[in-house]
Amino acid sequence: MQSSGFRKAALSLGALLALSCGSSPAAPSTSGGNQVTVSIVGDRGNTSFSPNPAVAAGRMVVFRNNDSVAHRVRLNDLSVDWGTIQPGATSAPLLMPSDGTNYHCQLHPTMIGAVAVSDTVPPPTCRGDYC
Ligand SMILES: [Cu+2]
Repeated sequence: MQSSGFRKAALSLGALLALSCGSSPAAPSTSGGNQVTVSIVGDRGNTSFSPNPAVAAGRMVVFRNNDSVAHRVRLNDLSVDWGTIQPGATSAPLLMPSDGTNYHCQLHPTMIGAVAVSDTVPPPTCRGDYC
């Protein structure tokens, strides 16, 4: 005599495709008040950036490359490097020092810019190789 075998009924949970795709990037793009966009307009010395100086101390700054060649913006003290910004691209946002700062283009060292505290408080005095 043989006992009938068990028949395991497997639950097929076929529709458990947990596709966790497409979480949007969490860019701190609090548009409007706090973020300042500086346009890169070309290799033109201290008119390479617009506005320059930007009134942006203590605020977020992004660089938008409106030129036809790549640029690479760095703070003059080399503490921050935005990396290469291709034509038409916008850099990551970065919080500027509350007392202002000076920056330049790594690829075109004559391109210089500054961040002022306010309309009436100018940027810190530029010192070093990129002034
Ligand atoms: Cu450049």
